[in-house]
Amino acid sequence: MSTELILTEVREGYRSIQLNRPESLNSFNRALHAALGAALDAAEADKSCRALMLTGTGRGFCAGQDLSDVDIPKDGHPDLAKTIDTNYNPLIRRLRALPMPVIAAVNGVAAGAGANIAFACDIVLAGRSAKFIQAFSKIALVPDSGGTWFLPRVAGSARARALALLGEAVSAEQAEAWGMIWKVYDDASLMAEAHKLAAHLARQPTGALALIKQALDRSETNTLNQQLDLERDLQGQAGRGPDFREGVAAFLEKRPAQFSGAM
Ligand code: T3D
Repeated sequence: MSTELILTEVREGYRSIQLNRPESLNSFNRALHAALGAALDAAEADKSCRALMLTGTGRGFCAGQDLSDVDIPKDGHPDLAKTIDTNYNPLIRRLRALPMPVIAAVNGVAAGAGANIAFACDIVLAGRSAKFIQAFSKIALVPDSGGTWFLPRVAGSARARALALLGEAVSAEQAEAWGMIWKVYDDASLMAEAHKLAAHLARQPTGALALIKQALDRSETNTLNQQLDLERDLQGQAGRGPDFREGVAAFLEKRPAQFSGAM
């Protein structure tokens, strides 16, 4: 049995957070939700942390809800809405709003909420053996953790419907070909590539990257006019930051920029 439910590795400028319940493919019980929440708190409190990597131990990324940890009351009617409200929705909102880029390094199967947690991350990398499964319909549930929002956007409406209704697995290569994820790597090189990307992002203008995340999220509901206004406001903010001055100076001096990440 694993003892630490989350393994955090602090590297220069970023953290890697690893779900660590390999015996159940890193499915979420209450303790894992609490441990992940604490790991995200620590990452946010660490001002030197400018990127995050989320991955899993063993052969799974995350198999969603631990189906052996569902409260079934005496009347036989569990209140799943409560679990969603308490655990999954805050997690998804948090991942989207984190003021730094979040990479999902999908090392194996990502099923149920596990798949949608990956899609909530900013950049999804996957090992060639990974697969994504909207497993919900197989147990008579509805995709949650943003699944019905992410899927049509990353896969298109026709694929979203089939994937959600059938619960069929999508291979990492298919997910990449469909534009659902950023890149597939051989299993043996996934972690090295994910660390390389996290280290790269940790040296970028973090404040501006946080504004880019905000702009892209808001574009999902904004009209073009609203988005143009938002871009104006965010650009105004970005332009007042020290990293813009540094970026321009570095360009003119033909040297690599040394971004502080401050906004
Ligand atoms: O509160 C609420 O319930 C609402 C929230 C819902 C959010 C959700 O995520 S609902 C969806 C829950 N997830 C699933 O339905 C996926 C269930 N798992 C699977 O379908 C399969 O395990 C996989 C397709 C993911 C992988 O299949 P395979 O053949 O590679 O592995 P396996 O043999 O099925 O699993 C390995 C072990 O992990 C096995 O344990 P054992 O037999 O070796 O002791 C299996 O029971 C365990 N495991 C896998 N997924 C879960 C799990 N244990 C508990 N909960 C799981 N979700």
